[in-house]
Formats: sequence, C-alpha cells, structure tokens
Amino acid sequence: MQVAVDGIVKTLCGVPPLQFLPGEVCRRLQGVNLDPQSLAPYLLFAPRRYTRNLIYRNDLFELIALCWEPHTASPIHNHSGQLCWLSIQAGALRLENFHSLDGPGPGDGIRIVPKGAVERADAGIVDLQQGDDGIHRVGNPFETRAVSLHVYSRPYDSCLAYDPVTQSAREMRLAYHSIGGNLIGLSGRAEERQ
Ligand code: 2CO
Ligand code: FE2
Repeated sequence: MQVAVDGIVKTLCGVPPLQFLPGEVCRRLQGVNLDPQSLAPYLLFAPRRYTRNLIYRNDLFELIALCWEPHTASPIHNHSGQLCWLSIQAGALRLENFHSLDGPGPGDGIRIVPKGAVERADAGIVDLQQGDDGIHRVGNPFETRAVSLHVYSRPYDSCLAYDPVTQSAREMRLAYHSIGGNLIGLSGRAEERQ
C-alpha cells in the first residue's frame, strides 16, 4: 500500500493515546510503502554513520526516517523504556537482538548476550522493540543504501548504549540530523541529499 508521508502522520495521529500500543501501531505500519516523492525531503545521508531525520513529533510519538549508508550500524542500545517500531522502506538491514544478563543498566558489569538476529530484513519488514529486553543493534552491512521508518512512543532523547567488551551500559544522547527536511547545523560534515 503506497502512502504519502502526510498520510502515515495522519494515521498515527488518529490512534487514541491509550491504543498507541504494539498491535495497533504494527497494524497501521504493516504493508506501508511510503511514496518516494513524499519521503525524499527526509532522506539525508552522511558518510560512515546513520542519520536520524525527524518527520513529526508530539507528546505521544515521534516519526523518524533513518538513512543508512552501506556498512553503517547503530551501537547496541535500548529505547529508554519506550516502544519502538521499525519499518524498512528501502534496501535491507541486519537486525540483531540482545539480552542483558544483569538488568538494563546503566553502569558496569552489564553482560549482553545475543538473542537472535535477522541477517537480512528487506523492505516491508516491521520490527518491534519493547520493554527492558528491547536491546538491539541495527545495521546495513550491504552494498546499497537503506532507509527505515521509526516510530517511538513516547519520544525520547537519550538511551543506553551497551559495550559487550567493557560490559558497560552508558547514556547516549540522540540527535536529529534534520528536522522537517531541514539540516541541523553540524559543521564540517559532508551532507548529501539522495
Ligand atoms: N533506536 C535507534 C535510534 O533511534 C535506531 S535502531 O532502531 O530502533 O537511533
Ligand atoms: Fe533502536
């Protein structure tokens, strides 16, 4: 089902707050293939990292387009107790899940173990992360760019990043690369619109 970005914003705004839950939002994201023209303003890539491009935010949820150059990945992280839905719109991503043997953290002595992975999730896949065990790493180990659409409820501006080598969980600030299609001033970075 091809939908314009405005359409998915409207759909999500139509979910009553008490129903903004895994099943309802998964149903609304399932099969959504965003109209490329309406998505284009939010597709801002940067070398060697993934970018977070805010489409819409209110008190209940935020909608973000993530742009993944080949061979980029997130750290292993959680979602600060918020619900996280991910819908792959272009390219493919590797989705790795983890479990903490020592609670969510933050702190030291936090052992993280793998809990299953989808080696190649293609466009159309919807993934959900929730609860203390919503710990994952998302990456694009492939040779083509990827784009994913993320819904977080509620919005959050920091999360925990886990380092399996030092067995630590530390707060990580999350920044937007662009808001409403406008780049946030990050000097010295080569920017490129797709
Ligand atoms: N949660 C990460 C972020 O918002 C992206 S991985 O998919 O949830 O930066
Ligand atoms: Fe995530």
